[in-house]
Amino acid sequence: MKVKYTIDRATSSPVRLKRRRSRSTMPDYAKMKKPDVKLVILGDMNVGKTSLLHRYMERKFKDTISTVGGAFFLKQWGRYNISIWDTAGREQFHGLGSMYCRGASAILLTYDVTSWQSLAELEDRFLSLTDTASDDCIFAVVGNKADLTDAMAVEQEGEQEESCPASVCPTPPASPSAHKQVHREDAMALYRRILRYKMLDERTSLPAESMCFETSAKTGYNVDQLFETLFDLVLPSIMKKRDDEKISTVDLEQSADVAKAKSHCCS
Ligand SMILES: Nc1nc2c(ncn2[C@@H]2O[C@H](COP(=O)(O)OP(=O)(O)OP(=O)(O)O)[C@@H](O)[C@H]2O)c(=O)[nH]1
Ligand SMILES: [Mg+2]
Repeated sequence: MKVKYTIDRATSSPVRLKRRRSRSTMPDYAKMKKPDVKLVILGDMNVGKTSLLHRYMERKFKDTISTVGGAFFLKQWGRYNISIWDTAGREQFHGLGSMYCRGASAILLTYDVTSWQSLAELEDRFLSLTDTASDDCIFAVVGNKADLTDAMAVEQEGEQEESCPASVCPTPPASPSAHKQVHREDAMALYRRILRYKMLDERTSLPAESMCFETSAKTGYNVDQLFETLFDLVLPSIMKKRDDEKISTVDLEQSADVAKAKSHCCS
């Protein structure tokens, strides 16, 4: 399900953009489930953030237009509702990035495997935006467009392609790896620098091997695995949040009881 949302600057929660509706229809937001946790996709323009989300949510690779601001998707994962925020990579929207990241439990730092610059941008321009994320935020480094560089990623194409039949799509290059500018080791080195930036101990953090992904939104290669690994990893964060909410509810009730008891004993 895709819903057009914007961010409430004060609370950082999603607010539905107003649309004209007839009075007889129940507004969608009344039926909306409250997200339990938030994932954010960051990265330079054109790396394929929106395409990755389309591939995962709609099982399609379709034409995109450069994202303006951000878009919000809601995914039900077991008993939980996960909000996934797609952000704009264009420089002019850079200022919004840290707002989107506020309270995020997982951030996908996305680059294009055929563009060294797109990896460098993650460190130069995007990493500092994640300062507003939750303390236990999980990071994944995602190299998209693997179909342009990796024979294995191209092979999956026939299996998952729906919107772009083989007769219409350009033939994959004979030697795909020729286009590769970023190797997985470079991404893993970046992941380790991210841990250092976050002052996290590499020995107790999730290992680079499992948090660096190469994907193809075009063929679907590794896309489900990426999102579903992250969903599983954020579950403890959801549970903790729910426990914290329960505790604060109990506290409020208890303090009300204490106040009542006090007022009785003085009367
Ligand atoms: N070959 C190939 N092309 C891709 C892939 N993912 C995206 N593209 C293409 O790359 C271009 C940019 O894709 P988008 O998903 O719009 O990129 P974005 O990161 O959302 O860009 P912004 O919204 O501007 O930040 C489009 O022409 C896509 O068709 C992929 O996995 N393989
Ligand atoms: Mg986009």
